[in-house]
Amino acid sequence: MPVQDLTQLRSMVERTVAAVPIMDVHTHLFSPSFGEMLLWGFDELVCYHYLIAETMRAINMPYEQYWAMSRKEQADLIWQTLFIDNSPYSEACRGVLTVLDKLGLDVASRDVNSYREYFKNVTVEEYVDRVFAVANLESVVMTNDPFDPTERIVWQQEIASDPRFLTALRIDPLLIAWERSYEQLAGWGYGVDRNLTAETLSEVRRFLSDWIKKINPVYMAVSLSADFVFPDESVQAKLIAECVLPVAREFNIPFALMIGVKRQVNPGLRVAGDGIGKADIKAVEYLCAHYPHNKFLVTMLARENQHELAVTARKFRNLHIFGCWWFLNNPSLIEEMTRMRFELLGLGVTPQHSDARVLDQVIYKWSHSREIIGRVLADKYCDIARTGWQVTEAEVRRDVQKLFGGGFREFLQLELG
Ligand code: RAT
Ligand code: ZN
Repeated sequence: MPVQDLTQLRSMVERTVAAVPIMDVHTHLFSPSFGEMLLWGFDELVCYHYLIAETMRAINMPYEQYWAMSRKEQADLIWQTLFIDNSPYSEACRGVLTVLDKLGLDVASRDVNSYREYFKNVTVEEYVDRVFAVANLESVVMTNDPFDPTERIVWQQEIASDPRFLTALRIDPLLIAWERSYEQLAGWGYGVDRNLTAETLSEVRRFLSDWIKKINPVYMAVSLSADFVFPDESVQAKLIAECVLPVAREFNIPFALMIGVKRQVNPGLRVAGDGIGKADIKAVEYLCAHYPHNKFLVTMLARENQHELAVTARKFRNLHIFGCWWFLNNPSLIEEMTRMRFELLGLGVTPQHSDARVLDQVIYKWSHSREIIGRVLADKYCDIARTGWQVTEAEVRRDVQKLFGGGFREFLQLELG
C-alpha cells in the first residue's frame, strides 16, 4: 500500500489545528459584566506580571517606586526597558508583539500612542467579540473567587450571563489560609469555628454547595504549593477529604489541583513574586486511587514533574491532565511536554490552557501554542502514516476537537458513580 503523502498530511493537520475553535480551560478573564475585573488594552497587556518580573531585574529601581507609579507610567517603563533598551524576544515580550500584529497594528512603528489610540476607539463588548474572533475561541473558563470582595458584589447582583465565559470555583483562601477564612465564613452566616468540628465541616460543605448552586462552575480549583502532601494531619488535608471531595462528588464536578507554586519567594515583586518547586507526585496518586468516584484535573508547575504526572494519568481514568502552566508556557517546554504527553496518553490530555489575565493575551497564547501543538501532532500522524496507516481528514478533525476542548468536556460529563 502506498503511504499517504506526508507533506499533504502535515499541512492538513496544521490547517485543522489552526482552524479549531478552542475551549480555554483555565484563565483569569472575566465577562464584561464583571466591570473593571476584566483587564484589557495596551497598558494592561504590557503590565502583565511576567513582564514586571523581567523589567525589575533589568533596571535598578526599588520595587516600591514601581508600585507607586500609575498604570500608564508602569507601561511606559516596561516598554522602554524591555522593548526599546533591549530586544523583546522573551516569550512574554514576543506575546505583546504577536497581539499587536494580529490586531492589525503596525509593530514596526513602535508607536505606543497609536496603540493606545486603537483601544480608545472600541467598547469592551466589541473588543471581546474581536478577540474571540481573532483567537478563534469558543469559550473561556474564568477563575471565580468567592473570597474576593469585588467579585462577591458582582455575584450578589443579577448579572447578564455570557455563555462564552464559564465559571470555576476557586477556593485557595479556604484551603490555604483557614486561620483567616473561617472568620469570613462565620461573618457570612456559616456556623464555623477555627477547630474543624463536625458542625464546622458540615457548614463548609454547605458553603461550597451554595456557591456551586450560585455560579454553576465547571470545576472547583486550588493552586497548591510545591510541598503539598496528601493525606496528612493538616487542616488543608482534612478540608479536602471531608468537604471538597464529597461536595465535588455530589455535584459530579472535578477538583482541579494546580501544584508546584512557591509563593512569594520575592514579596517585593507582589503578584510577580511567586516561584516554583518540584512537588511529590504521591499526593496525586493517593487522591486518584483512594477517591475513585472523584474526578481530578491536574497541572503541575515543575518541568521535573511532567513525566511522572503523565504516567500517573495512564493509571487512572479519573485523572485528566491539562496545560503547560505559567513558567512552562514557553515554546521549547510546550513542545517537549506535548510530545511526551501525546506519546504516553494519545488523545487523553488537554495540552494547553492560556492562563490569560488580560483579554488580549489569549491572542498570542493560542497563536503560539496552536503552532507548536499542530507541529507535534503532524509529526505523530506522519509517524503512523509511514506504516501504511491512512488517516482521514474527518478523523484528524475529530482528534483536534478533542484536544482543544472536546476531551475536557467529555471528562466533565464522565459519571464515576
Ligand atoms: O499564571 C499566572 O498568572 C499565575 O500568577 C497564577 O495566576 C496561576 O496561574 C494560578 O492560577 O494560580
Ligand atoms: Zn492561573
